[in-house]
Amino acid sequence: MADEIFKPDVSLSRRKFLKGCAIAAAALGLSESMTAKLVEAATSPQRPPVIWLHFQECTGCTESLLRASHPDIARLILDIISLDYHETVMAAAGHQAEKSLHDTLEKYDGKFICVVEGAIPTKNNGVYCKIAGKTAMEILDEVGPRAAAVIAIGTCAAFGGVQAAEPNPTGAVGVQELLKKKTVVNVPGCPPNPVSFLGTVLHYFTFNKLPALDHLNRPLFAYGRKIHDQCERRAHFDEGRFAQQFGDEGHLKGYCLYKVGCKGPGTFSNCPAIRFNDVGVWPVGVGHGCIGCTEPDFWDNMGPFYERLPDVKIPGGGIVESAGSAGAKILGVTAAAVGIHAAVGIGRKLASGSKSEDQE
Ligand code: FSX
Ligand code: SF4
Ligand code: F3S
Repeated sequence: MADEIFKPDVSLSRRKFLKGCAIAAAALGLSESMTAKLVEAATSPQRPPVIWLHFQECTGCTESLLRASHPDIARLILDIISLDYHETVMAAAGHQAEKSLHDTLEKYDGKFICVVEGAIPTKNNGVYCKIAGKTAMEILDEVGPRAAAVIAIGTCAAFGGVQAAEPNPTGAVGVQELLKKKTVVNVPGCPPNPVSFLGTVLHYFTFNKLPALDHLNRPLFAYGRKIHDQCERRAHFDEGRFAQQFGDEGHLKGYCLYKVGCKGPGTFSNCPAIRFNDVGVWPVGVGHGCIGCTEPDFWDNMGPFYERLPDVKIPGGGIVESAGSAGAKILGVTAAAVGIHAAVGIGRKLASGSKSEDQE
């Protein structure tokens, strides 16, 4: 594409390209036989133009995408799409950059994908984020309605993120709040997993439609299951074996991190299955609780990050946990479910006569 502003300097080997498509197919929950269909869409000479807007954020979403290295997910994405406007990686600056944006808008009106990274401040007419003399609100209003599809990448763009945390001084909101007439696909995470973004894009190109979404407009293939239900420490949870504090014996043995604040029971994401980077790590896997970064308002609702879910009453009376503390606003239903499971684990321990690691 003539005005494309960023191209990977080294193209992917065929083997890596196929492997990337296979990873995306697996993430999408498609059978192996569908990989060929993804490859066909991904190798189409008509690479869809993308306008990537940056507003209030830390650029971690772009950073994690470009740093994705196994198997060159970033290059795969950049091979599939034509990144016509992206402030972080484009060589153009100033008027030249603005021209690139407007040329793409005119040339591909109604046909480009709009990716938004970052929240949009709305207070005082949005003066808190301005690019080329325009507010983020104005830019989104100009670009969003003309896009074929809009993807909000990261929790900031999806739900406001850290900018929208109390007291939200700039009145920051997510994209959907402002683009009410369009379906905005939310790919949250702070930052999100590049594979979830790749899967969303490939699904759109392959099947010519957006993937199925949950009630928060997150693709179900990536956000359809709770962290807690896929976690490798789950057996410890069920049996009542917990780390009581970081660095203790339970922590060193890889026990469940619920008591040191893990919010996996209230968080929907594929992190345990997809993992991050070429070494295949994820927060809980390396000994830190999930902080719920794919959920709306997690900065306010999932805190304190190092305290357990609140005391929970279970059916039949009694309280599961004795230490009063916690991330008080997490969903009651989730908390109740956690209580029940924890109770089962603790109960088993006591019935077997052994001293539970849960006992304090
Ligand atoms: Fe937000 Fe993206 Fe958190 Fe940062 O840019 S989702 S602050 S890690 O990365 O927008
Ligand atoms: Fe895993 Fe956290 Fe659930 Fe424990 S509470 S099983 S560490 S997700
Ligand atoms: Fe975020 Fe929890 Fe995954 S903190 S990266 S949703 S494990």
